[in-house]
Parts: sequence; C-alpha cells; structure tokens
Amino acid sequence: MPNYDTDTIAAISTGTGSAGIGIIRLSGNEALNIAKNIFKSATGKNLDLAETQKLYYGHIYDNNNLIDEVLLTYMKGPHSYTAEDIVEINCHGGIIPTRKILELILENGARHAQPGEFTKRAFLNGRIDLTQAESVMDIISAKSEKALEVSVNQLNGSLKNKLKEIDSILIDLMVLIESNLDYPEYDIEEITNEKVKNYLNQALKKINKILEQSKNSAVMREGVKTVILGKPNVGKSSLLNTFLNNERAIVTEIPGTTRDIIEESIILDNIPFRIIDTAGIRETENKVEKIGVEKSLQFAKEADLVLFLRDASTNLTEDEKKIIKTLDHNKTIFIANKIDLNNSELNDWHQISVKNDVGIEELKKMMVNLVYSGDIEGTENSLILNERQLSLLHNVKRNLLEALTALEHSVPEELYAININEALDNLRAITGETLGTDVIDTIFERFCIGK
Ligand SMILES: Nc1nc2c(ncn2[C@@H]2O[C@H](COP(=O)(O)OP(=O)(O)OP(=O)(O)O)[C@@H](O)[C@H]2O)c(=O)[nH]1
Ligand SMILES: [Mg+2]
Repeated sequence: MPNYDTDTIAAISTGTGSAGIGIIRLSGNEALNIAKNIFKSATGKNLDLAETQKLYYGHIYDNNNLIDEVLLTYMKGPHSYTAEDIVEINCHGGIIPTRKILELILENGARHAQPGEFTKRAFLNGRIDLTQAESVMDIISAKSEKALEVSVNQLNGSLKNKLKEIDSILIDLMVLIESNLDYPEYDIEEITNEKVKNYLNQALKKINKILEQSKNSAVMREGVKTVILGKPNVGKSSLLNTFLNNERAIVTEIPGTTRDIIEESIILDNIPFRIIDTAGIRETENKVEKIGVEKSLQFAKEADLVLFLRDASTNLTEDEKKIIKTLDHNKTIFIANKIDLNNSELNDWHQISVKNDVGIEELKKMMVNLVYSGDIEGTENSLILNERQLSLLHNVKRNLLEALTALEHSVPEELYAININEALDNLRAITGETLGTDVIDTIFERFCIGK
C-alpha cells in the first residue's frame, strides 16, 4: 500500500521532447539513500557526507553498466521545495537517459510521483499556501510574459498577503463581538454598530480592490477567446494561417473545407489571443457540415471577440445578413477579405487581402484596441485569480454584505457573527487553511507530473 504522505517520490521534472538536460527529482526520507545506490561521484566522495545545496559531478550506474554522466544536487529538508530531503539529478536531455534513470530510482524503492505531488507536499508541509501552489501551476502554463510575471509575484505571496490583511480585520472584529457576547460583565471595549460597520467596510474595500485587480484574470490565464466566423470560402482558415505564419489549417478553393474547430494561440502586444477557426456557415443538408455550422454559431456566442469575415468581391447573402443580426456588435470586427478581387460596397468593413498581406497589421491593432477599450485595460498591479479563488472571494464579499444588512436592521450580534464566521471560512479556503482533503487532491491533480 503506498503511503501518500511519507513515501519517497520521484519524477522527471523537465518537459518531454528534446532538450539539453533532463532533471529527475526525488523527495522524501529515502531520497539520499536511493541516490547512493545508483550514483558514483567522480572524486569518489561518499554521498553520506554530501553537503546540502551543493552540486556533485559523477555517473549513474545500473549495477556495472554506465547510464549517464550527471550532476547531482542534495537539498536537505526543511530547506527545500517540498520541505523534505530532495535529490535532483541533472542528466543529458532526451527520453532515453531520463527514463532509464527514473526506472532505476523506482527499482530502488521510490514511488512515481502523481501530478502536482511535489507542490502538494510543499503545501502540506506548510511551506507554501494554496494561492502560491496554484501560482506554480500558472507559471508552468503561462501564455504571456505578463501572466508569467503576475504568477511569479503570486508565488512570492502577493495574493496571500492581501488575504491575510482581510483575515486579520475579520479576526479583530470577531474578537470584539465574541468578547462582548461572552463577557458582557467585564469592562471591555464596547461594541457599537458604528465600530462593526467600520471593520466590515474596511474588509470590503480590500476585497473590492482585489476583485478590481483581478478582473482580467480569465484573459491573462486563457487568452482572449477570438472566433473567426463567416460563410464558406471567404478565407477564414487563410486568416488563421496568416496570424500564425504557417499552414496550420487546410485552405482550399472548395467551400466547406473546415469541418472541425481549430484553435491556436497568438500574442499581440502582450495579450494572448486564442484564435478559433470555424466551419463556414451556410444552409446545408450535409450532416457533418451541419454539426460544424451549429458549433461555429455556438462558439461565436461564447467568444470574447468575433472576427466576422466576408468576401469583398461578392454581395452579402441573406444567410450572412441573418448571422450579422445575431452578433454582438460591441465585440465584433467586420472584415472584408479578398479586396484584391473586385470590390462591392464595403462602407464600414475593415478591408484586407490575406493573399496580398494587406490590412493585416491594422487588423491586429484593432483587435488589441478592442481589448484595451473594453473591460480589459492596463494590467499594472494585476492579480490573476482562478475560478475557484474568485468564486470564494465573491462568497466572502456576499457574507460581509449580509452582515452589513443585518446590522442595519439591528439584528443581534450573535446572528451577524454567523455571516462573519462564514466569510472567514470562505477566505481561508482560498489559501487552503480549511479545505477538505478531497478538494486539495483535486486541485493538485491539475498539475503536471514532476511539479
Ligand atoms: N483572391 C484571394 N483569395 C483568397 C484570399 N484569402 C483566401 N483566399 C482563397 O480563398 C479560398 C478559401 O480560403 P479558406 O481559407 O479555405 O476559406 P475558409 O473561409 O476557411 O473556407 P471554409 O473552411 O470552407 O469555410 C482559398 O482558395 C484561398 O486561397 C485573398 O485575400 N484573396
Ligand atoms: Mg476553413
């Protein structure tokens, strides 16, 4: 039976694919003993005498077979990522040496780590809180430099510290309320509605600030969901390919070429856009194509930004006019492609030719401007909260607003104290102080192995 909290665990910590080096990480009480069985230092040094935070040069052997030339680092707990003993082996990159060394380590008694298990141990051992653990995940999957910068800040505790401030305001308030309830006969600071209100407003102000700073979270985490929409053959896939500078999507002169949704990311002016190429929209009896058309319309509805494409050389069809009516014009850029052919009336349409690379740079600027002029603005002092954190913070806000309302209706303090207690519970769930183990497991399962 594996013991999920105390086994020594191991995994390849570097990504798959070709790379200069690969890193295998071991964490737990047996880390150094296991390393000793397979590592021979070039200077003959015994790993029992290994000093923490130092690099050792040597070789990995499987019995007498040389596997690879490596650098080994030992980090003695609690001064390590997981707060346990850690050994990291830097070997030559590529699947073969890293896999082989990991296999040897597993044969010597380590258990293969689950996704996120190293970070989970750091959390369980109290080295980081949940907001920091989740930042590790964000750093791994960061899609833009800005998202990366914010995640690194959060790993350093920027969000955690802000939440701590709110926590201590609410604790002060609870102390005030409880002491008045429990020891009314003593001469303690008297509770007044005015005082309670003051505390609540202070906390609410801080919450609103965090919510304000995190309103671009979804965009920074996932990118602006951008859907290219239009009837068949207008050049949607060609536009996607131009954005990507490659032939990602199949382009042909046959209408109805794209059947499946294709999604790719690009970064414009530090903003990640998720560009989604859809199947051309038209009335059709073809079953497969019909599904594609329905999907396209659904995607447009859910999009942050729609690029509606038409063919500049033909008049708008009834189909197109119908679709245009269903679109939210605030989040749509209307684009006429193929202006290298004959133009029909184009009034408000942004004119491009994918073929001749005309109007594309301007289009990119329009996309960025639309993002900045909308709700998504300057990203200074940003915080990135994930859905879990955001929904909990909204709960905290709701709890405190309920307490305020109760206060205005002169409800006895033991009743609004319940709201404040709930607010504290929700707040602490964000940092993981009161979460059940099943929730914690789910959160860490979203990590990749080796982190
Ligand atoms: N003349 C001209 N042809 C273009 C331009 N852009 C794309 N095309 C051509 O138009 C045809 C259709 O292009 P696609 O990108 O496959 O069009 P689509 O909108 O993805 O089509 P479906 O996937 O069938 O809905 C291809 O033959 C392209 O080479 C352009 O700016 N000018
Ligand atoms: Mg296409």
